[in-house]
Amino acid sequence: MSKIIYSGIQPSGVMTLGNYIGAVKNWRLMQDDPDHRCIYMLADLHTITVRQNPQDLHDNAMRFMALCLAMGIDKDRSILYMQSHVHEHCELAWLLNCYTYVGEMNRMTQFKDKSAKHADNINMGLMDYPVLMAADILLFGTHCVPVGIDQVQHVEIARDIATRVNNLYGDVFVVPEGVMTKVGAKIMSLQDPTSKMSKSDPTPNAVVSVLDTPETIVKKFKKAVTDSDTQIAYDPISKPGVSNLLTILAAATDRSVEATAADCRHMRYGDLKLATADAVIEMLRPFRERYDRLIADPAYLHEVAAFGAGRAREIAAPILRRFKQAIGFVLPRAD
Ligand code: AQP
Repeated sequence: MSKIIYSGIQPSGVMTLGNYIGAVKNWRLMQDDPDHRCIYMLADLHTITVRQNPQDLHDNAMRFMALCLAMGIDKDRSILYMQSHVHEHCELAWLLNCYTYVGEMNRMTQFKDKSAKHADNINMGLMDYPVLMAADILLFGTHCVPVGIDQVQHVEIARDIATRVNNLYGDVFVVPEGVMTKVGAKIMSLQDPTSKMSKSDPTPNAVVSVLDTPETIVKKFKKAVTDSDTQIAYDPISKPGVSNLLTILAAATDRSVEATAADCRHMRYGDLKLATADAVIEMLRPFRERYDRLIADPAYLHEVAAFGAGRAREIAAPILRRFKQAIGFVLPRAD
């Protein structure tokens, strides 16, 4: 039996280098394994936990669809769809809310961080984000969830909720496992290498977008914050800036961080920055042309989205129905 792989990304801004290295690159690799059945989703419902400009949200979702395709996500081998096109997500999230405790949600690191960042809009959705994410995952009988470090806590809560439901009603849900990418599970900001590179970070030069021009990429890496001494070594605690550059370089050249650090140990910081920028430019180069072609064809992007949503619903609907039946709801006859 093939393993179901499930992951998502929020079209909440411009896709970052962190999103590519920590998520989408891995999605493509997993799709190549014949034992995997991969389902990838653009998490537009999640984005509105933070206020979005409607036109930007619309355009970003189309851009993310084009980028995923340009980066090699294959609409036939994988299922690629927009979350809001599959209404089962919202329905399952409501049901799971009734099996989740407020105390559990209060402890979520992302909720605490985002509440601090958006103190004027601590909405219920922000608190409920992990339950919607649990619904995303459980709706597909997922075995494996590839995520960056920041999302590990959310996969844990999905496991807890699934186990709780199964203890009450029998084997309703598959209990999923989180898997992290080996290199680049957390790419850090170029301006503050102790915090994650995030789409929403407004600091100039902190974030590399996958659509940045080569000139911009070089400029951002040249300005990257490094450490006070001059030695190149991988030590994320005492040398976070240099370690972040080594991680990015390793991921962009498909090598281990240890081998990359050994190769670079005699370089000066300036050379390491340029080598990293060059490797990133080469890694992203093939995507740009394909992206330009795809984004100019919205009709095709809609077609891919509809195809993906149809296939996603074929899997999601019976799993939702099984849970509703287990709870004791009267199912409509024609359902
Ligand atoms: N810096 C990162 N390094 C490695 N992986 C990362 N991911 C995100 N940032 C990094 C991984 O990308 C996937 C999709 O993330 P998301 O867009 O759903 O949510 P996020 O983690 O909230 O991303 P951002 O960029 O930080 O968005 P904003 O600024 O809107 O909150 C996930 O697998 C995530 O681990």
